[in-house]
Amino acid sequence: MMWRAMTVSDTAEKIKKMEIRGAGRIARAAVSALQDHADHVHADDLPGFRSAVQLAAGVLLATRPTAVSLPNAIHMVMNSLSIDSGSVAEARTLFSAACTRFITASENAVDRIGAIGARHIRDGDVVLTHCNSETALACLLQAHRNGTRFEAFATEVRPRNQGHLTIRALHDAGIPTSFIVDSAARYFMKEIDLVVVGADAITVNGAVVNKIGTSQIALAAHESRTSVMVAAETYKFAPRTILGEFIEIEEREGSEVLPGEIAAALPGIRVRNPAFDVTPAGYIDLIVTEEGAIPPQMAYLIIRDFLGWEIGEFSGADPGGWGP
Ligand code: RI2
Repeated sequence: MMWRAMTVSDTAEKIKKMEIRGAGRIARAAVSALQDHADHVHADDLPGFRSAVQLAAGVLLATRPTAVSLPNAIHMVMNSLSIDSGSVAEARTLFSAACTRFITASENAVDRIGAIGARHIRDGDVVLTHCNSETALACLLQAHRNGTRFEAFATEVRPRNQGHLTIRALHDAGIPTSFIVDSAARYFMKEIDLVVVGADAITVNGAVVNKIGTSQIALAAHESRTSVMVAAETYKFAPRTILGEFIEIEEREGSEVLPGEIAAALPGIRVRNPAFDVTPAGYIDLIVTEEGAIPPQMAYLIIRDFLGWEIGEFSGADPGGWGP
């Protein structure tokens, strides 16, 4: 079934190249590719089936290192492979059901976050968003559907210009929007009432890993006493950070920042291109999850209650839940 294996590698390639991007979308695309693979892969016995799925999971996990939604999603569905099943057919059914459950829960979570987050946007607010987060956008779009009259600011998001996707969505919804370059965020901050961003990962101490530039925006917001709200599903919280593990920040090709012909003429210049940065909990007012809105200091409770990881109980094995 060579072409099915290509589906996993195609998805992996698209994630690497950011043709599929956004922490939630990456997770759903990976699970969906894995589901398709498991549905069709040939296996004579259960160990063979498990290792075929495991191999495909490894390919997807190796694509981008930062968004914890990817390992959380994959490990959640892989947990169903440890359930005793009598046959390959039964294991396939259980695995497929786990994948469908994840995808549905992930989509529902975005809607729920939109509904909760929208309540924090008031009439007359000016709301700034950075990058293209479906969860952050869900809050703005739901507020607009609720009839709240507010204005939006959207940043460009160099080097990949995800801001273009955001202004398209805001424009199509009919939300009055200003488009600014990333470096204008502090200049405009005095006009902004609320910053709303998504997250790729949230650590146990409530620090938020998100698109490069988020921490500068949060710092400017902090300086001008503008609130910062993060919209993130519970599976973007990073369980392993309770063990002191760091989140790896992806550094992408310099050619995304400086065109090859210019770089070639300047061989002494090294281009650095981190895709994400870390905003400390102190610069964040609220994290909206599908389970409710929490201050960042309560991140541990999400990791414990919704991902199943507890401080003190870790012995080296995956305790289950959604944890990587
Ligand atoms: P949603 C994105 O990463 C952005 O950093 C965005 O804020 C975050 O994922 C969350 O996106 P990238 O894939 O899951 O553009 O809320 O590097 O859509």
